[in-house]
Amino acid sequence: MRVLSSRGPAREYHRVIELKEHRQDLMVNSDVRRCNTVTAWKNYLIPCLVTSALILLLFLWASREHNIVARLRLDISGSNGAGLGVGTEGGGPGLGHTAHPGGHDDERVRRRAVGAVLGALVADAATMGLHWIYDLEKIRELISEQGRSEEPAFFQPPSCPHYEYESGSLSPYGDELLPVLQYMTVGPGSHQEGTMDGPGFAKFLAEYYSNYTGRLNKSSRSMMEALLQGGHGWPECGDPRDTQANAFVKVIPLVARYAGQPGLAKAVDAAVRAQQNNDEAVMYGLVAALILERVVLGSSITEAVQWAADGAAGSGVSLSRTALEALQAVIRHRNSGTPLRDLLYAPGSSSKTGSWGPSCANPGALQAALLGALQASPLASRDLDTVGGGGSNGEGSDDTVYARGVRANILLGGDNCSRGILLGALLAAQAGPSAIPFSWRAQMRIYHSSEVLVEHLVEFRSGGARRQKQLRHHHQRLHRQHRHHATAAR
Ligand SMILES: *[C@@H]1O[C@H](CO)[C@@H](O)[C@H](O)[C@H]1NC(C)=O
Ligand SMILES: *[C@@H]1O[C@H](CO)[C@@H](O)[C@H](O)[C@H]1NC(C)=O
Ligand SMILES: CC(=O)N[C@H]1CO[C@H](CO)[C@@H](O)[C@@H]1O
Repeated sequence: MRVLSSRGPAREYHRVIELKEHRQDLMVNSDVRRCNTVTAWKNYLIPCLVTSALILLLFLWASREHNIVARLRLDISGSNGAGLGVGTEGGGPGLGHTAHPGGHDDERVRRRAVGAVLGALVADAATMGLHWIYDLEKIRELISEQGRSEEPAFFQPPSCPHYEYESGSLSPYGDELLPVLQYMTVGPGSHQEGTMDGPGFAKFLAEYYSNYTGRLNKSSRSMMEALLQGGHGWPECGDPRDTQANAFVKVIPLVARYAGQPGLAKAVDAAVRAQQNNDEAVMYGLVAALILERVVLGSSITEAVQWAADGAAGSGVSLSRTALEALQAVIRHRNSGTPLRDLLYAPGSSSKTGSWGPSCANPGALQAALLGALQASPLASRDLDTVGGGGSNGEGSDDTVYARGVRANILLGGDNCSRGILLGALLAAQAGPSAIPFSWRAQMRIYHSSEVLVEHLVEFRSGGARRQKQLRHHHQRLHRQHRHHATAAR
């Protein structure tokens, strides 16, 4: 069976493009915006500040000379608000603006949040070509046949034995992250400040799966049938026993939305139970979410995993014994330098299951994603900004820590995609979105529309912004058009 790329509804994609065009209208000063958002903040923030200060001084001098103070003040506040993406009703305090008291809503957190989601999606698409192959020899053969030993990402032709998607598409796991992002940005959650709620999301997810023409996993199918045919709402629609990697795949957009703000644990519970209604699945989702949140807020991956293994003090969540033991094992193997390969596969074998196993079963899948991210990260956190993102290797280069981590994970096979999603999220959160190679972005089919949704998602972090209200109006208009088209098509 040939399955085509866009397995979600095409209309959603067009709405996204319209949203993007509208956003561009709203960007008063695109140069200031680019300066502040697209590149690693550290490299540009200081030159930006210096330049702004010089321009300001020049303006003040000129205005005294020419008595145009009032007009210029207006221009400056206008471009700052739009440029920094934190414009508020009154023009906004701009840089360093904290939307929530005690929150961390500065530009750096936003970039890390954006990096997490895009890093996860690109890693998933990059891995899809070699997904679910449980034999390392087979992977080695495939890539050497195609001369792809240097670059296994976006492997062509896609060789997953369980489905046939076009190159650049998301795997079934990436396609499970996507409805979470859509729910909060263009779905019903967008009318509630981009938030997650169990009953609304369960309905949305079941409908998304029923539209899906790709491969549905067991728990995806069972939640869809329980809700649409069995009439079970949230959380009864969720599988009572399944604890596989689907749980942690869904938390990545939730972290981008809630990091440093109240409500993350509740949102994780809501999203996970829609499909996997049991405490163990929720716990694996929470562990992944808390660690990723920590990284988004500024810790290194190493610090974040260590903090969680020590009990996640201050998170308000008490981790289960199983979860703590799993995390402590990750730290032990990190410290002793155990190759990840020897945990996934039995020593000396390229296909026999090792102690963690290469599949999507937890806690092995979670542990492997964390250890893979730790092993890819530089040891000293002071190296992160240079090795990880826009530093010595240049923004979007093919040789960032992110790219190396994702590649190493691809070559380990198995349920490479769900591992890749969390590992990719952590590495791109740590370094910022500039760590994602340009060449990979270009090969991912829905990169641009995903970027629009993610930017939209992080705008909800500073609720009440004027720009957001305009976007909401725009949504309403899109919904009306959407209904109009749907009626016309009948
Ligand atoms: C499912 O498809 C229908 C019909 O194309 C569309 O109206 C709806 O928005 C889709 N739902 C989701 C959640 O993607
Ligand atoms: C996906 O489905 C296959 C076949 O039903 C199953 O073997 C596998 O464990 C499932 N994976 C997940 C993550 O549910
Ligand atoms: C090598 C490996 O772990 N492959 C797994 C990838 O995921 C699929 C779906 O869960 C498993 O069936 C494979 O065993």
